[in-house]
Amino acid sequence: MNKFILIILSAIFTTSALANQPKEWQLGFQNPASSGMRDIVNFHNNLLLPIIIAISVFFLFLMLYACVRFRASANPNPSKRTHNVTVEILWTLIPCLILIVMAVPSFKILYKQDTIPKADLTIKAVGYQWYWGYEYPDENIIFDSYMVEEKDLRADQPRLLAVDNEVVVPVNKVVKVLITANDVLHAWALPSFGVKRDAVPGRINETWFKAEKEGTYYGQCSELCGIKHAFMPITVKVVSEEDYQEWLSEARVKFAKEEIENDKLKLASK
Ligand SMILES: [Cu+2]
Repeated sequence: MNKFILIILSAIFTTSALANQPKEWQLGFQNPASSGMRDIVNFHNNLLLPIIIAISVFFLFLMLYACVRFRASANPNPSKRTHNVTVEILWTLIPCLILIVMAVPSFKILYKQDTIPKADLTIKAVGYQWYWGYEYPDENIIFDSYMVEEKDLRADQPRLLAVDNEVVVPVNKVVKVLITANDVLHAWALPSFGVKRDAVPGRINETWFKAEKEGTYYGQCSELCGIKHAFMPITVKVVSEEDYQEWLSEARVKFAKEEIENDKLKLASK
């Protein structure tokens, strides 16, 4: 019986883990997996959407009303009025107020995202034409991350989103991401974390996220960077602290940046 419950639970958890990628016929955002993205989704769903819908409905009503009420057949002698001070003040002031109402929470979210809390680990993402290179500067780890070709996809890997070497980070830890590029502009973007930063050659941009759920998260390069712009996806695997330590110990060997010999650093021959 316990086994049965376990199977059902694991089935539920697999589906929730798979929910971090775009779905067919999806209209809204991907499920948020960080507080930053939750803020963005709330801002969009609870403030922007109602305002946009209200404005659209109001103006649809105004247009229909004008079409019927002021139609030519009912108004053989149309009014020649061109100014109305009250109306002009209103239709300037009200949109200004609406913009202020939207700007205040918007700036709050922007500033919150811009302030990087004390990081538990730092990763560096480097955009290349056309793949991403990653470094864990504190762990002496470096590797490249290429998209998996369609013919090589495993059953659980989504097309155009899966990569050969994923970024692995622990759950509930502040991850600081340093982003740069080696050739042209790219952008490191992960919708579930609400993260999107330009990768600029010769300059390092910073962002951060704290993933709240384990799972595999997919993103894409979001700055048109050339012919294979669509084929340099980003995959981040969020795992438990123990799994992360296990991955680290393997990665330190597999992806060693520099070989340590006689206490001195030497370029690894790989
Ligand atoms: Cu790119």
